[in-house]
Formats: sequence, structure tokens, C-alpha cells
Amino acid sequence: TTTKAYENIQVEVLQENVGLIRLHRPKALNALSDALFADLIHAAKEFEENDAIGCMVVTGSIKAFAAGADISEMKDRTFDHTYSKNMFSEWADITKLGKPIIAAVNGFCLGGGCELAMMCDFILAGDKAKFGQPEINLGIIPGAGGTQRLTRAIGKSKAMYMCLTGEMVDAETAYQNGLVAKVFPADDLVDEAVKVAHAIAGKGRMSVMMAKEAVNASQEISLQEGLRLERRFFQSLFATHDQKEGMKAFLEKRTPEFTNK
Ligand code: CO8
Repeated sequence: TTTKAYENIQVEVLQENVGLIRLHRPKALNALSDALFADLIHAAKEFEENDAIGCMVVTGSIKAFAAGADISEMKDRTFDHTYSKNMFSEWADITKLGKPIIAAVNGFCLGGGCELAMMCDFILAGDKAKFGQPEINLGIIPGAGGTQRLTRAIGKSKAMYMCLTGEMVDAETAYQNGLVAKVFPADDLVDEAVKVAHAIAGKGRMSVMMAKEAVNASQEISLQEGLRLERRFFQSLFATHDQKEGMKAFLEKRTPEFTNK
């Protein structure tokens, strides 16, 4: 189903409906070079277009999800270059996917790596994962959501502490703070994430996508607007076959067969 060979990632379809993207620059702890990010976006868009895929998982290695943007690539860049090229604005493409994308995080998840994980719909972590926004140690600040999504995820005081000190938090702390949805033993993480993704992919596609869009809207718009959006989405699902099938199957005490129609 995938046509392109990638240099910086590995791509697989698992369980027929899960698209797995593995960041793969082992020598640099998966530092997010421009080339790696271009590969990631390309692969995610291919899965988005592939009707067989219902959910994506992005992961790294046991040692690192990603240790940030690539420092050697950034170090000599000038203001006029970063500003006029709108450096890293393309990263936001990850947040424009309609299908869900899960971050499965083992090891270091730092800087742009943590920001990438937060652009995904939720984070599952291995028990040895470490999260941080260490940009402050490089004389910069986070540039892809570290001051914004992290603050919404864990609250101002804790986010401010992480952004100003650059200290890392472990998986358990990240879980307790609400950054991470669930923690698994590190070696089981990817299998568990694929299981979760497979379960989501088996649900009605339109209800999954609308749930994603509605939850994401809650981060952007007022409560009244959000509630109205939710109610309209909810009502519109009664135009789908999957709603009829889901409710009929419940009453007949059988598993629904969703057709994404
Ligand atoms: N960029 C480039 N290379 C890296 C990076 C990185 N972010 N992180 C690690 N590497 C390289 C190292 O240079 C080293 O290479 P070599 O073997 O050639 O010397 C190799 O990976 C292994 O790293 P270490 O030897 O340092 O491994 P350790 O286990 O000793 O330490 C750490 C692991 C603690 C993770 C350490 O590597 C580290 O601190 N890395 C940098 C973390 C960091 O500062 N990240 C933030 C980067 S800035 C950023 O992300 C800005 C985001 C803005 C995003 C805007 C997007 C829109």
C-alpha cells in the first residue's frame, strides 16, 4: 500500500487497518531533521488517503522517540532565514489529519520531539520515557507548541517550570500530570499502541473523525461554540449507516459491523 522508500522512517501497515510510522535516525536519537519531518508528513498523508487505514501510530526507538529538532542543522541559521521561510510551520500538517494519530513514546521525548508527540491525538508512554522542553538550555524556546499545548495539557505552573528549567519528567509523572493517556512496560508499548489503534480503526470512521475534531475544537473555541459543534456533529451521525448498525447491533447483542458509511 505504500509506494515510497524512506530514508529516515520505517512504515508498515499492521492488523490491516493500522498505519505504523517509526522514526528511524538511530545515530541522532531521531533528531527531527527537515528530511525526517518531510518523510513523516509524506507517510502520514499517504495513510490519511488510504481508505484501509483507520488509525496511525507514530513511534521511535526504545532509546528515543525523538530528542528534538536537529541542532546541527539549526545552529547556523539566521533570523531572516527562519522568519522568511517560516521555519517549522510545516510541522502543523500533523495536526490537520482527519484520522487519529497516536504517539507511542519510549525513551527521550524532548523539545520538538515532545511537541510532535503533543500534536498527536494522545500519547501512550513506555515506563522509561522522559519528557522535556530543554530548548532553554540552547538559548531558544519551544517553537512548535511547547509553551502552548504543554500548558493546556498540564497547567501553567508545571508547564512554566518545564520550559524555564528544561528539566525532564518521567512517564509516571507525565501520566499523573495528564500529558500521557496510559503507561505500558517499555517493551510492550508499540504492540499495545497498535492494539489501541486497531480497536479505534474498527469503530465507525465518521464517528471517530468527528470525535477527534470536536475534542480538538475544545482547545480552540468557547464552551458554547464547542457544545454547539458537538451537538451538530452528534445529530449528523444519525444520517449514517454506522449509527443504525451500531444501535441495532447493541439491541441484538452482537458486535456491530461498521462500514464507514
Ligand atoms: N539534534 C541533533 N543531534 C542530536 C540531538 C538533537 N536534538 N540529540 C541528540 N543528538 C545526537 C548527539 O549529538 C549524539 O551524536 P554523536 O554520537 O554524533 O555525538 C547522538 O545523538 C547521541 O546523543 P548523546 O551522546 O548526547 O546521548 P546521551 O544518551 O548522552 O544523551 C540526551 C541523550 C540527553 C537526549 C542528549 O542527546 C540531549 O540532550 N539532546 C538534545 C536535547 C535537546 O536539547 N533537544 C531540543 C532541541 S531544540 C528543539 O527541539 C527546538 C524545537 C523547535 C521546534 C519547532 C518546530 C516547529
